[in-house]
Amino acid sequence: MEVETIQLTTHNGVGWLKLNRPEKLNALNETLLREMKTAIDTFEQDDAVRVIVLVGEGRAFSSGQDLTIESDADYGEYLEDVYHPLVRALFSSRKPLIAGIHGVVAGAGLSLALAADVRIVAKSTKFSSAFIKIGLVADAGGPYHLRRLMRDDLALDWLWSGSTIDSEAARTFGLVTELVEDAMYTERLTSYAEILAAKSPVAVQGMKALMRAASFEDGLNEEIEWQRKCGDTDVHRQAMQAFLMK
Ligand code: LHQ
Repeated sequence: MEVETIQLTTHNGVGWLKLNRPEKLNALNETLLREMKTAIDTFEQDDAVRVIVLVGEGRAFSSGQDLTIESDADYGEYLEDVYHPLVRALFSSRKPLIAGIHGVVAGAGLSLALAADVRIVAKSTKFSSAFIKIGLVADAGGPYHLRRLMRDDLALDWLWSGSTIDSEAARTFGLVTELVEDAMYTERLTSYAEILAAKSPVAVQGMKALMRAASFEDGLNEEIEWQRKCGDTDVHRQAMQAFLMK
């Protein structure tokens, strides 16, 4: 696919989606948001991609919405038309979604990172809730994910303050899956993604689906199907055989 504001590569089962407007700290403009949405759909359909990783080129993951947006734009319409298709695609992806976060992550950039299943974070990263500083609410699914990941009162306190927090504070909040020394960040992110991509895709996707089950009973019903499918894979059969041959 022809792209202008992102970079796409596939290697060792990992689909890398790199935000690529480094001169603007990967600010999210309409082209980038639409390209991201198409890229997620493409990765979702591609059997060679078992794990999807979102990262940023340059010195940031993303500085959030590109603030050169026309000042008379209808933000509601913009969210509905441009952000929500992407946010839904991220939310409904069946494949593991990893955000690799370094530098700065702000505003709607933070919301996109929070939509990932796991966040691998370089230690020097700064997390900025930003929205309130320009008189806006948090959007792009951010509030939903903050509520899922952290305490309501701490989330509101942070969003109301508009403050920038360091990676240790973000970890305390529950926003960081793994914190990595800056020097090791790329290597660790790559190995995390590639190790996951080498595992049984049925079991990996099944785990994700089961973590999303709407209720206890739904979970029990869904695990019947998933475990049946997993039991019927070569990976499982070979592992059982290897165990019994010990
Ligand atoms: C940028 C941006 C940016 C454009 C840096 N846009 N150029 C909002 C509206 C509508 C509907 C949908 O939803 C939303 C939700 C949101 O996302 S609201 C939050 C938007 N983001 C922000 O308010 C953050 C704005 N950026 C910053 O506060 C700073 O740039 C941070 C703290 C991220 C980084 O600061 P520095 O490290 O000092 O870098 P810088 O400010 O010098 O930025 C480098 C360049 O990137 C610079 O351009 P220039 O041509 O002067 O070199 C900035 O203008 C540009 N840039 N963020 N969001």
